Amino acid sequence: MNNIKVCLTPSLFPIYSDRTSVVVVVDVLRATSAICTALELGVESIMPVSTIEEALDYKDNDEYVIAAERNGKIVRGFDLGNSPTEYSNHTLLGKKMVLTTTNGTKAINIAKQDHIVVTGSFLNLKALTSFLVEMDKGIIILCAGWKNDYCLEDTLFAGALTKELIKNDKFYYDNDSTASSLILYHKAKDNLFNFLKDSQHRKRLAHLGIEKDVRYCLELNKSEVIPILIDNKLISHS
Ligand code: 3SL
Repeated sequence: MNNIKVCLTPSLFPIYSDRTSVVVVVDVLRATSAICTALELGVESIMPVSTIEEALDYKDNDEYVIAAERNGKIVRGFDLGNSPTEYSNHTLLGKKMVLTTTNGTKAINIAKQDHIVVTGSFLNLKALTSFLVEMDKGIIILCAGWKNDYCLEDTLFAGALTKELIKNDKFYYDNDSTASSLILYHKAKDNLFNFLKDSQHRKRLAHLGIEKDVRYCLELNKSEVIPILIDNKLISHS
């Protein structure tokens, strides 16, 4: 049987990394929801980079659309930020994207050193579950959090994914971070938006006037896309 381990912040990842598990990187608000949406809209591939400088290297390359977010805002000089609801206002079909975000793309780059990496969000929960059942490997759910700190929304997603996976007898969990994610998700599942009302990141995004994104990112099973990192690029697994 395969163990499901929830790593609650990127700073804890060295304790969880085992070189064999698949890592599901989660940044529900909003990086991994944006990644899922961009691929759903027909983006060919997304290169997740950790710094703005790396992303700017692609600025004058017509093949690429460049997207950058810091502290919830689009970075000046970039085509796009991190808002999944904004992405549908652009023609992204067939484009290659380079993306850097405050936490999500950093978490992907930490995990990729020794692991197969996929990204998860409520938008692709069901499709991701089927993919992971098929993979039949140990799973580390890496919550991107906020600047190495804990985030409630990523933990709720970790609980939701664990709940789906343990319906299958290929999976079990035996650690407290997974157990507590599951307990929290059970408490929150009937109204995720409301449950998050006092959370730091929901407040941060509300402050920026982007609650629309929060509602969108909490929608379940809108997409069949499984973003998987191959050769440093996220593509949609088919
Ligand atoms: O940190 C990230 O990767 C972002 O998703 C944060 S924000 O939602 O754009 O503020």
